[in-house]
Parts: sequence; C-alpha cells; structure tokens
Amino acid sequence: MEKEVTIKVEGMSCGGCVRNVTGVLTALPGVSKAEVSLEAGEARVRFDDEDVSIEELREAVENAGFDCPV
Ligand code: 9UX
Repeated sequence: MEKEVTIKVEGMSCGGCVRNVTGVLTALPGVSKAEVSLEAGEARVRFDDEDVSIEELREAVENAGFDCPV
C-alpha cells in the first residue's frame, strides 16, 4: 500500500546534504518521492510498504551519515 511518512533527519548542513539524502531515499525500492527540507530537518517520503519499511528508510539515511531519531 502506498503511504507517506515524515522522518526526522539531523545533521544536514547544506544543499548537497539535501541532494544526498534525496538520492539515498529515492534509490530504495518502493520509494516514489522524497522531499527533503534542510530548514525543517525532515524528509517527507512516499513509499509502498510492500517494498520498504519506515525503519529501512531511516537506516538508509543513517548509513549515509545522518541521524534519524525516532
Ligand atoms: Mo555539504 Mo553535506 O558541503 O553531506 S554535502 S555538508
């Protein structure tokens, strides 16, 4: 089922970080859209929960060097 979630992303400090986080998220299977806000420290993600879990979204962003507090 298609869902949307907003996850916290801490540690982004420039537009390059925004591009990196966006790229990491959209590379995951099942992710159709990722809107990342540097100012808000958030990523709004549209995904299919048959393909990927929220935990996997957070892990992917953390593996790229950021923090995703629950
Ligand atoms: Mo900017 Mo971020 O120089 O991963 S790209 S701090």
